[in-house]
Amino acid sequence: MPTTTSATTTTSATTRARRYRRTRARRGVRIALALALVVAAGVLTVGGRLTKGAGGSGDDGAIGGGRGRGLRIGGGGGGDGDGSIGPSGDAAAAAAAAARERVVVDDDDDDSGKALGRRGGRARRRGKSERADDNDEGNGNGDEGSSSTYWARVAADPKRRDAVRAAAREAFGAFWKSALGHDELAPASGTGRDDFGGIDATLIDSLDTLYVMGLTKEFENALLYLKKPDSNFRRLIRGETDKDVSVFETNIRILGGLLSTYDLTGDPDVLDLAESMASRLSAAFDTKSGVPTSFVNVKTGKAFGLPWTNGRSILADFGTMHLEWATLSARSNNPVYEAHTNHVFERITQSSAAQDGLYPHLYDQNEGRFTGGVISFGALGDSFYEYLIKCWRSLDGLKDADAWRGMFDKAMEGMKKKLLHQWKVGEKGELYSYLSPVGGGGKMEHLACFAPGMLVLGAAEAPTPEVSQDYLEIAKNIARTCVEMYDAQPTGLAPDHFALQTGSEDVKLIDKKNIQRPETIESLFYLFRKTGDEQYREQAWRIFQSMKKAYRTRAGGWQGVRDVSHTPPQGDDKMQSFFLAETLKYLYLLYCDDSVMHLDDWVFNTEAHPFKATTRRKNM
Ligand code: DMJ
Repeated sequence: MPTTTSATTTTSATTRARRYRRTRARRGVRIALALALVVAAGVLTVGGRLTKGAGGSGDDGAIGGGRGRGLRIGGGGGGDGDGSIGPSGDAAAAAAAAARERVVVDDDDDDSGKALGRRGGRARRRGKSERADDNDEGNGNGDEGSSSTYWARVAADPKRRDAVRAAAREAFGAFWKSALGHDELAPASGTGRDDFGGIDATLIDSLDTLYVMGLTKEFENALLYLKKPDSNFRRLIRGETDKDVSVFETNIRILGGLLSTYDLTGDPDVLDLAESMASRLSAAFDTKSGVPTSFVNVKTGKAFGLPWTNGRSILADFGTMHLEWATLSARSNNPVYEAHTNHVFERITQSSAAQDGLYPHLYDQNEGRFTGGVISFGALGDSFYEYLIKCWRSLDGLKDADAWRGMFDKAMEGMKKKLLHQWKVGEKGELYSYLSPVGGGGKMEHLACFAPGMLVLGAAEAPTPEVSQDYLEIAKNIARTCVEMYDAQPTGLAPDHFALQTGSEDVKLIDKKNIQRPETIESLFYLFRKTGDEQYREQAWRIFQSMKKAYRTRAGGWQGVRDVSHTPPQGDDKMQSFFLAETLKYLYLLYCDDSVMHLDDWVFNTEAHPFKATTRRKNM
């Protein structure tokens, strides 16, 4: 049951600010030393500053490059920034501001779970709203009179939290040792793989996880590596690498990872890297409709779609960008980014293709219309719906805000009508539901297990208390099925794709692999933060134990499995970058107290990268 917040939360603001300043100062010294070594190696040039390269030389202009000057494809341009890494000048001001209102980070190795506690407990008080911003769950804190937010108050479970943290340290350590410079670790082979085109995917995807977990040394080393002029990523944003990249994956993992790292640290260099990345991706929007293609060449700017879609764009790709691009505009004071994605939203709202608020997967970006495809909450559709509610909840000044919320609620109605099915009734009368595409014959992808988390977010400030209640109920019923998919297998791991039938206990395995996906854990995280019900922590813990048993390799890397119905399972020799970005992060946060990345203050992008909510609504 929920209890009160831990001592961490009650640490005084002054103590935390002081500790933060001390930490920043110590880190500054360490980073300066590290920089001196790099400079000595001849990588950098003038006085410890990262130079922008000779004017017009085609350098990315990223580090220290002035922000707010528009898109910079291939463009160095003049530089006025202080390119130094570490808290000096503007960076120090940003760090101080961050200390005032954002985060606390400690060096100490034993500070797990203390890293990001909210200062001063709950800052916001729930105000009166015409909308239903709560339901009979209350806040789960047994203190309804003074309860202040939609979320429960929960205490940490330090033992489990630290076990997850140890797993992350081990997994990242294995990546660092054997796959640095590659996108992902191949844990069994002890090498790296580059399935994203060689963009330092795991490194960037892991940054905020390391930070949030207080794995400070790993975080600092990773950031230092990323900033090296010869890192894959730096070469890529300078346009030196002739690579085709997925706009969606690069957006959610790389741009998302950089933005959250900026929000956590206030490091302006990281914001510059994010802008340079967005600039490279922006060529994808250069279509007749302004709806981006799914792929872009980061050197030439050539934009194109996948052959199997006949080059058409995909709903979950172009519909999962606004959170990142609007956040980037807000941080950089450059409206260009969100102008792109606002336009995409307008194109979607102008379309008459929606069926009960649900959209088909494929869009012809030249003709400017949806052209068919499946309707589902699985692959190709999923995160479009997730971003309707996340953008509405957390973007200050969101253009057409009511339309975003309205589309979300309409889509949920459509979901109930067309996608949601009852599977079975449990021993205690509890309902198990599942989501299948229109015409999907009872098939459900693990990917669709993100939906309970989305519904928990949607239940806050829903149009009426009944709708709110309904969303929460459906969330619990779907999550029950998702967890059962794990429990039903001898490995304790869910298959990637399965089929269910109303009234039958049978689970048909369509795709037997398990690739470390986060969605079920993610939903358990939201359900736990909402209800404070310990059953969600227990379920997640069971899953984590199964993961540990099946995924962990002797060398410390964690890999997915090829067949969940077979023990001992055969590994797939791949540690997904989202394993560290999402799966382990949500697991860790499940065992932290609610002040750590409090959901009033932070919004997670679809790759679990936390952005500081700009809180259009103050009383979420
Ligand atoms: C992640 O990259 C993101 O969660 C995305 O939205 C969907 N797929 C993977 C994880 O399964």
